Amino acid sequence: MRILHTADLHLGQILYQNYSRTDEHRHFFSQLEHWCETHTPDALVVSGDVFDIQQPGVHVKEFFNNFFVELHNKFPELTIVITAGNHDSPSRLHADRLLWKAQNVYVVAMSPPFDIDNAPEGWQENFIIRLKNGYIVALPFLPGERPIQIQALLDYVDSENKDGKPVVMTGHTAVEGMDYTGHDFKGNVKTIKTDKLGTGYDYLALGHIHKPQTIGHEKDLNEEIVNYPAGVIRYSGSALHVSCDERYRHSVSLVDIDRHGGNVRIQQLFINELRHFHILPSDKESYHSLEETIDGVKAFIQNGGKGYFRLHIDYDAQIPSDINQTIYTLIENDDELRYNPKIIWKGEEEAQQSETTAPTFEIADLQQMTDPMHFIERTIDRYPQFTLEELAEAFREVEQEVRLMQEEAALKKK
Ligand SMILES: [Mn+2]
Repeated sequence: MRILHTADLHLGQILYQNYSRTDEHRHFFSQLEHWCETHTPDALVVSGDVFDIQQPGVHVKEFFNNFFVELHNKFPELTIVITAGNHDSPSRLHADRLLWKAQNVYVVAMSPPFDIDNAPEGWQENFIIRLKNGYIVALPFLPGERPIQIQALLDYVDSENKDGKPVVMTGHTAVEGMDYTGHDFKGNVKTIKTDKLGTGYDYLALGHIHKPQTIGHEKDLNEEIVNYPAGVIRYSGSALHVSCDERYRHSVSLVDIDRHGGNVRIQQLFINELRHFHILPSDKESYHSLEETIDGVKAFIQNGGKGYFRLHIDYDAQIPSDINQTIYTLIENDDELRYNPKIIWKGEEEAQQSETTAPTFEIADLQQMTDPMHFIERTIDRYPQFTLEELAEAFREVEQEVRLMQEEAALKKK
């Protein structure tokens, strides 16, 4: 059984409120299509975060539809599996699943039933895709841990799998021991122990973490081809880079499994990125004055610099507050120069740093937080009139209110 494993496409992503990445995605898709042709996988697995936001615009939807329909037309034998990540709207993806099934595309977006003892018979069928030479257990991003449901699915496959065909499972979650370099989690990341993901799969195709990695085999990061005994847990990594902190190559994983419990061969197919991320003047250096900054950016442009760039400037440098406007003026009319206006002030206290880069939250970010206090701590500077205690109290009130609403909605259903 051979699969191509990718994840975290984040179609429709707009960087720095300014820059559409559609041409970068198109460039990625052309490579993906090429690999489908040259490596003839049995299945292409996309492990969640297909879209960047829950309600992508019509052009993004059309781009997604066209690519996968055309891929199916070119490779009608290829099974395509797409699961929902935490950035995706489960119900929106789910709504189109029957249309997609006609294209040999299996879209799995909804969670397994909570109470499997009272679930309709055959509920497992919604999560199991049978290939002629193997099985795929497709799971989307799950709100909370679901060890019983996951093991039930793996057992269901196991009871049927008399010929010892390979078993692949997908998931979209952060597992213990993963390396999240490049993410903005600041340590507040929910992780799940790998034993909560059951036993019985040969390869667990994960999404959510953008760095390609096999859990427990960190040293093999740059190996093009590796072989492991079955039971491998791997993040394919995201399709595109999303920050300058990602100093590693991105790839799609080509996975061959000979038999259930056998050998798993993983080949990294390295992605050629349309645009790169740069730090000016460099990772280790910073600018010391306005003049030096302007000269540095101009030199970058004159030397043919392209792509995304971000500045390192000394915290003590005398920099006017309209610095970003000045930089935007330098690069205007050139869409190949893309500026990240969150300057990294070197030598500044960590606390102040986080204040200047306080992010706006989306549901996807909130789902990553282990504790409501993290949310409050990271947004407190927006509400200077309140104390931490008052904010915490307000948060608890909102939480209580949401719970009541959910209970009411549940009662109405009954
Ligand atoms: Mn995700």
